[in-house]
Amino acid sequence: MTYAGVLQRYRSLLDIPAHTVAITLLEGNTPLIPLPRLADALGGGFDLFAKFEGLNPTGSFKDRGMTVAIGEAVGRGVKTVICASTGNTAASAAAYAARAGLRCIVLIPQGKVAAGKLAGAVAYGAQVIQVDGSFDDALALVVEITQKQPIALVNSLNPYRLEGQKTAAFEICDTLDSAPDLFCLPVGNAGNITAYWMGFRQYNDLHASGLPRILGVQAVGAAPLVLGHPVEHPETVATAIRIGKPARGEQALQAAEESGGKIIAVSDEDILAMQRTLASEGLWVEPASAAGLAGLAAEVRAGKLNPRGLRVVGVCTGHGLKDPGIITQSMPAPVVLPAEIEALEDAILV
Ligand code: AN7
Repeated sequence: MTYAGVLQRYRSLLDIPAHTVAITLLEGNTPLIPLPRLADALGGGFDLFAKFEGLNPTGSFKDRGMTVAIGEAVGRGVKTVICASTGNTAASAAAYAARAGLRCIVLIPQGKVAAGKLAGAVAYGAQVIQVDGSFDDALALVVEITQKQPIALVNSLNPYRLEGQKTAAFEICDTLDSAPDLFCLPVGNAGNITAYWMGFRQYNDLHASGLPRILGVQAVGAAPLVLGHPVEHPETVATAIRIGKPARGEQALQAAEESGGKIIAVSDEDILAMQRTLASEGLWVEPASAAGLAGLAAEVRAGKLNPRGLRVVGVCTGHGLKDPGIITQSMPAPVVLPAEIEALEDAILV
């Protein structure tokens, strides 16, 4: 059968209203890419894979949930959708709203959204509003306006977003023939960790596929779930997860605990180092997307986790192309040469 997106592929497993229509860009069906060199660098003797969600149509995992949220909104006659976003949700909402012919409004924290995400939201024709505040401030605003106006909220507070996002857990189990032993991912607003845990449990109930231990990873400067209280002024180079009051924080903590895992925080340095490590193995991901595997590496190197004999999956949630600016800041700039063969030889022959 021709692939037609996550809604068509897994519809019978999704708890969504019958009026939900298919608004798809053929999201999902992303590869599970082996990372043998990173596994070796962490001591070897285990299988490590990246679920590369940056290969979705708008470059992040958000598309899995957005196809369902927008399809549900269209099915009940909604004309306008809104979200707050650190960037990827905005680009995804804008694309799926465009596909459906809906008006889309996105609120983003001023100056804190990576270039590729802002450009995407603009390109797909959303009304982009920068808020002089944080993501958390923007989320409070969109929640309030959707209580007053006939506008649909497509943040992950919308339960249909999670129904779509849980398909990534199904795909991992389908590809590996069962759940991995250990599973790590970045945590921001905590929708994705909640969705994965729903998905793994549902597949286990249906197919006895087993359950992974979940390692959720925040950035040190934006780690409310590790600290146990909201962070008023979250700061991290991983702007996608620069979130101080996660909407689904309780569910995230529950997912980690029920699975026998935990939520930890890693430094910006560790996140950028893992971004470089993944790039050196051929995967360019945005900084937030490296956080999950950075957390795994930190746990293994600290001797808190022994991955030997395990099957481990890390989610790389968004593509490196989303945030080109960070590379020009963290890596040396390319040299400029005169267009002369001698200069080229001097530069490359050692
Ligand atoms: C690349 O786009 O919150 O824990 O507004 O873009 O489900 O929030 C993005 C989050 C991880 C965290 N990786 O997922 C938004 C937004 C990337 C992300 C997360 C985000 P959640």
